[in-house]
Amino acid sequence: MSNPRGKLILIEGLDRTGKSTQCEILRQRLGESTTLMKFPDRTTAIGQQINNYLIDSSYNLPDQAAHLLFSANRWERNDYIRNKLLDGENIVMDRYVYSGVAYSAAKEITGMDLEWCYSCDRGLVRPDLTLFLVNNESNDNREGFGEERYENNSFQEKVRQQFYKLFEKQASLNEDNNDVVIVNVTGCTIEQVSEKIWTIVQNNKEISSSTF
Ligand code: 2DT
Ligand code: MG
Repeated sequence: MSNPRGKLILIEGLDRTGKSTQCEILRQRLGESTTLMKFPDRTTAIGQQINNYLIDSSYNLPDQAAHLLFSANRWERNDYIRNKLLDGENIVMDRYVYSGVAYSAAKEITGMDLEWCYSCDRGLVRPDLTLFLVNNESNDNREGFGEERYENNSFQEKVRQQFYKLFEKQASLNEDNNDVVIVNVTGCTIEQVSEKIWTIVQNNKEISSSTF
């Protein structure tokens, strides 16, 4: 008998919301047959170009081209993701299509609207559950913040607005129901956030019907 399909659980949010920490905690909680992935995946050739773009503000690339690189970075990992899930492995993912659309659309470039930004990601494996972490307190004193492209408060605010627009539009962009759960992490400790996330994961119908 083949394994039941694994689950793809996505954690999204602005910078500095604790996504990476929570992804790692969730991976551990879900147990051995769970893989952690993050986008951008800077380990591939395309990912290295993305890395250069992010760390070097003088690296000039048309915004459309940068957007397509982020999307291509997901496409080059799509078969890997699908095969893992088909093998019964779970995947916890740190950023994915929502970040791709929200960060690009936040640039407010004519023609690069939400629809345009989403179109090249259409057809990628869809998450079974998306958790969107929201921290309403600014903690931009976090070490290293401001070193990469996009890491400034005014741009983050624009990205935040695009995330919400995208969630509102989701019904028309997505052909099936792929619920986004907003998780308010303001003032919470790492443990409190991980408990909130664990409760949501366990209560999710789609996911709790599987093996964990
Ligand atoms: P990290 O700080 O998480 O490494 O992200 N981004 C991310 C995009 O602009 N488009 C995308 O498709 C993705 C996945 C978010 C680095 C920055 O890259 C942005 C922050
Ligand atoms: Mg970052």
